[in-house]
Amino acid sequence: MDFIENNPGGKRYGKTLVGSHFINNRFEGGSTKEVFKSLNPSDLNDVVGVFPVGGEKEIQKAVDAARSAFAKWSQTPAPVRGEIIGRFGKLLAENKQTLSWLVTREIGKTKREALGSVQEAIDTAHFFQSEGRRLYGQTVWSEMRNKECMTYRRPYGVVGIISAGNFPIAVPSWKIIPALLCGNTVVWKPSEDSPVISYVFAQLALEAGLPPGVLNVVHGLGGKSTGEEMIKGIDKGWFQKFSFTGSTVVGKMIGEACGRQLQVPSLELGGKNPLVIMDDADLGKAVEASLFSCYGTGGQRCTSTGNLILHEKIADRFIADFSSAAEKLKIGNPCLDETVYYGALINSRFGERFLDHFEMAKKDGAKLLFGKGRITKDTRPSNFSGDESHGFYVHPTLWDGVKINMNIAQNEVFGPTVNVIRVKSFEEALSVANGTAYGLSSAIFTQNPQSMYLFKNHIDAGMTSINNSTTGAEAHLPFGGTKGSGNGTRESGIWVIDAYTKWQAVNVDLSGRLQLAQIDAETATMADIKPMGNLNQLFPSTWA
Ligand code: UN1
Repeated sequence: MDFIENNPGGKRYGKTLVGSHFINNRFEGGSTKEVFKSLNPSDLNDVVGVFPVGGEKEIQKAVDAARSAFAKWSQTPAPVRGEIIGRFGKLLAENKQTLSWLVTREIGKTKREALGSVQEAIDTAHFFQSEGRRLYGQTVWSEMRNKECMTYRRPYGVVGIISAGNFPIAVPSWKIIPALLCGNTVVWKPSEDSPVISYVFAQLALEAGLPPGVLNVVHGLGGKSTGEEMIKGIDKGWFQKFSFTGSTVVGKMIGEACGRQLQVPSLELGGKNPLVIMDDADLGKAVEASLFSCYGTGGQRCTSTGNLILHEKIADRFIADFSSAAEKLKIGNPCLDETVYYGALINSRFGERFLDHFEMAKKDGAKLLFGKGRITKDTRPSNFSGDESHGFYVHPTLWDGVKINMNIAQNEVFGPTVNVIRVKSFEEALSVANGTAYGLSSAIFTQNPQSMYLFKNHIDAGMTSINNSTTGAEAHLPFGGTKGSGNGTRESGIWVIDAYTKWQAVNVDLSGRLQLAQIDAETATMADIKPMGNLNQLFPSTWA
């Protein structure tokens, strides 16, 4: 790996990686001189890496490599593919500390959360290693004698992947690992916020023994740059399957392009996740969980809580406890202080959107309970850790008086802000919780089993927590949303296998003659006895 000296202000964090694309198991520079920098969001003096901006040429090269690798990889026995995935998981586990450090340094997660997100990738690798020994099809009876029927899962071919920066290793693993295990090959465009982690991911995959062309990584920018070239690749027929985590707007563009190819992409999109707190909830627990749900990761999880739906009987008490806990949260640079609750926003785009939401809320007529926008030297909390001018640090924010039809209650902000919506009953809470265009995750705090039952039955969301945060999906459970949060595909666990394989039905006729389905099928013979007649007349009932 090539490194250069960092900026003077960034030296304390380490050197700057000179990155490159990863095509056909070779790390190589781009076809143009255009580069982009990956900055440490907690301290923008730190250049974590410098990477080439990939374009059509690089993507095409990666697709060609992936297409040629597919022939052999798809025929490699699944248990052998699983073994490589297992070795990859072992390498992730051996390097967990360093990878977690990179997650902290490159996207600003706290140490505790960074370790958790790397663990999610390790769990995924271990889960799919064993799936290589299953990947079950079925044996099915035929209508005819001496004929066997069976089903096989077949890989699609080249899978195009675009992933987001907020979970730079866990979420790509949810896509790449099952896609490869199922026998596909991959062209991955990681987030421009996390190229260094993606680079190291590719290096570890190489060390685990992935053959050339099976995994290819093209770095670059989103928007009108590399991201758009990837999406154009769908219309060029380069991919047989596409997987995306990111905004609903971009998800729809990918969905349309895939639709033109008659493909079903995997789309994991936005959320405005509701968290309901009923009047019978254990308030202490609800406050602690809500804090993490709303402000953990600086609210930059697609599963973060957007709307806090409070039963009016406990609303004031909850808000008082929640506010005083929020006031004590330590914000700061997670590279220098392991105890901060959240760090800087991942990038300035998120920062601008966070600042914009104050205007939106004011127009809506929401009431600001706390939150002062960007942390500056004048508004710096007394327990702030680090230098607030070195990154886009923001105050936790809480709005009251919000109604579900307000813009602020409908739009995802992706920052540490949350809306209080007061309700009078369980029924109203449920209808408010279902009142957005999204349906990713959801949660309720209650001690009443009936409310738990009704909530999980009637909430329209892909994931539901009872007495827990809206965040915190596990690697072996289905992850994904309803409505605007996705197109119904799921990641993780056995469910994701459906996303990366297509079914083939096979029949083998061993009868020695032509037996046509439906036409030559025999029918069961009728019983040769006289029917007893109408059972109701034989045993008339005296019930009313
Ligand atoms: C995301 O933010 O894209 O459930 C995924 C969670 C994490 C995954 C979030 N395990 O919060």
